[in-house]
Amino acid sequence: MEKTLAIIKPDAVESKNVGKILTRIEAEGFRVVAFKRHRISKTQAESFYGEHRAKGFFGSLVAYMTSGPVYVAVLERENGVAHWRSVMGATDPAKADAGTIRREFGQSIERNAAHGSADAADASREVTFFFSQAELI
Ligand code: FUP
Repeated sequence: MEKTLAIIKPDAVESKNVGKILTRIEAEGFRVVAFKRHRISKTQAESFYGEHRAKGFFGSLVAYMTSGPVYVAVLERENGVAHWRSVMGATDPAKADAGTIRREFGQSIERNAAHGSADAADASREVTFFFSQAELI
């Protein structure tokens, strides 16, 4: 079993798609190990997306990710990291396959409804970023 971090981003929370996304997560065979509503601070967003600091979209991305509450979740499944990324679809909703979360719920490459860890090392860092060991049940 492999854990991955998912974030239901501010646009999907605002448009009341949290329940539909959770239903899809469970239908895909994930166990929701941890789940909480959270308001990401500017410092947290800058650190979380640190690898993109030099990119032109960084400031806008940080502003967006701190613009409203999100839900952060730890999902567990066989091949969890890659499977969640395939369920989410491509970063840009316009390029994501039909039936993916980003295609269905995303509004733009920035407001793209969901986050998923890139690989196993990233998943481990990101889970620890948002959750204590005691919260992983
Ligand atoms: P992903 O792993 O699919 O979330 O994609 P990236 O790590 O490349 O990008 C992280 C986030 O930065 C994306 F979810 C949305 C944002 N982004 C933009 O706003 N503009 C871009 O051109 C690329 C990414």
